[in-house]
Amino acid sequence: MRLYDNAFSPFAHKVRLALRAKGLEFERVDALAKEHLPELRRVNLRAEVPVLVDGELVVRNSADILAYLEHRYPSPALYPADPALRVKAREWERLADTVFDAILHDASLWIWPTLARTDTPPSGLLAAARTDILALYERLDRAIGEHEFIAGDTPSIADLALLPHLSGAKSIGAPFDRQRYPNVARWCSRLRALPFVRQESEDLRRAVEALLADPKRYETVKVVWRGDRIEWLFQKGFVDFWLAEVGAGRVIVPSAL
Ligand SMILES: N[C@@H](CCC(=O)N[C@@H](CS)C(=O)NCC(=O)O)C(=O)O
Repeated sequence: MRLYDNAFSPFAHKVRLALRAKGLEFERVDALAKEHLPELRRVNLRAEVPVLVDGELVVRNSADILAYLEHRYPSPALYPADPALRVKAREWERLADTVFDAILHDASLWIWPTLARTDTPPSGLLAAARTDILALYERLDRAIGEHEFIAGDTPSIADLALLPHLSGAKSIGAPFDRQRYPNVARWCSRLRALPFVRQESEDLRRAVEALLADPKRYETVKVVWRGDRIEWLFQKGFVDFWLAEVGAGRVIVPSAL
């Protein structure tokens, strides 16, 4: 299997966790490096990672990749068998993919090591991001409750989707407070102790080091603004900021057409 990957993508991270949880071998292409972009565009018109190629089959979009892996390689299961827990797992995967990701993306443009920005975030943006991340921790703490993981007592797609965002939250100054969110703290420690998660963390550390050693291999000016990322920004009232970004030629809006 070939994974079109990138060390800074939480979606690619989720897929690597799923591949490792299922004990599957895969090769990685750092597909957002400029030299690999033409190849990425051939497998995904949106030029986004992750994309998984398994034999003749090309699977795009992280949630679709996890669903495919579950169907094709069912053991160990990452979707709960119980219908209610399955709905819960999908709901948290979606929240991670569309809300956590959007907030962290929009608030962290100024700290991306590959972007050469010299401006500062618009007033209020970081505060809005931190407030919303705390509200999500609150919900997550309640959702975990006494369970071992988010949707039951074994790791699921929900845990794999959420975990990659925790370090992003830390880097925008919104780490979870262990006293305030004790269930999140227990969940996080439990998850990080799993052998496949430890293996992924070790590999990710090396991949990030390699990426940082040569940041010029990546886009330095333009940012890809997917729908959910625009939605959060607009909902928080930063429409003028975004329009100025468009005017400055710093925006790419992806399309599958
Ligand atoms: N819905 C997609 C989102 C994927 C996505 O947003 N990928 C980002 C990286 S996190 C990307 O490849 N952006 C293109 C770029 O930054 O050049 C999924 O779940 O796979």
